[in-house]
Amino acid sequence: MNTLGHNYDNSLVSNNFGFLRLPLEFNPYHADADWVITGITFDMATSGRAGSRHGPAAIRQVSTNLAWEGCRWPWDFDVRKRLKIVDCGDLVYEFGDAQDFCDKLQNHAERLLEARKRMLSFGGDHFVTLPLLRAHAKHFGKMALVHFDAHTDTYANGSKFDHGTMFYHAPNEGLIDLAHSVQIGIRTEYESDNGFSVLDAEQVNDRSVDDILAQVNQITGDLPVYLTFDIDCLDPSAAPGTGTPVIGGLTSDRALKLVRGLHPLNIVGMDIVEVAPAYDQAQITALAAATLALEMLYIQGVKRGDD
Ligand SMILES: [Mn+2]
Repeated sequence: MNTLGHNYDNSLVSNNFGFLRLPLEFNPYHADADWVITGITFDMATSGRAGSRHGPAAIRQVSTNLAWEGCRWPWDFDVRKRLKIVDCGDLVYEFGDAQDFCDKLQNHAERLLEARKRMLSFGGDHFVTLPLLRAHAKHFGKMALVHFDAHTDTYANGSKFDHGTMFYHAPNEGLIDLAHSVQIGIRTEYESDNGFSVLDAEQVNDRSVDDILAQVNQITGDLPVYLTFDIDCLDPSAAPGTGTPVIGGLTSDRALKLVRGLHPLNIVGMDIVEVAPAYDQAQITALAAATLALEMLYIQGVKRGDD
């Protein structure tokens, strides 16, 4: 089978149809597309339970449940009529070679961005966001990060490839502007001087959605925004299928409303990561991720005006 960037695909985890039953398009760089979906089957940087390499396939599989609705509720348009969305399948890289993975992902992202496409990526573990940020910062300059997660991932003590350290490295590399970046749903230990505005899970669950959104808007300002969503931001009751679940998280309702309310921001790149289907129950984690991903596309589509 032909795949993204390779003549022959020996991957054991790739899927044969795209998100929302879209056909797979293995030459996305020249495709007529506004947004390109890439599956990133990398979980070598996981500290706990591995398995998020199977996330993209699970998200695509369960997204068939979302494909039948013309206008996704409660929107009044069909996002597929406003945006040209292409799913280019899964990134191919040398198994076991984290550096090769980083290089291939960054190169893929840079090629897409140079071709004026924008990216929605499915992890993989959260480390995948770092090469994506490098490519996006090269193109857009320093960005604001809007980061949904149970963990800040700002730890300084990990290896070069560690899914808990990306947001320690990203500001140090000049990829994101901490003064305009926000972490939402945090409920594990972190250094309070990590530089981010942290909206912990307790306040995100207790305050009104509108109140939180107003603050996120104010923090990000006018900068281009990269949106990254670790599915473990959700409570394990809504998303058990992930490597490092933490109780006390967001409901799927609250997460959807928060993502939906981000539509005024200038979001230039988006990902959803850490879905690990082996720990899932009845596909609920994959369904949550697929639905949040679709919502991310709707908040881009709503900017395009009428059909
Ligand atoms: Mn996390």
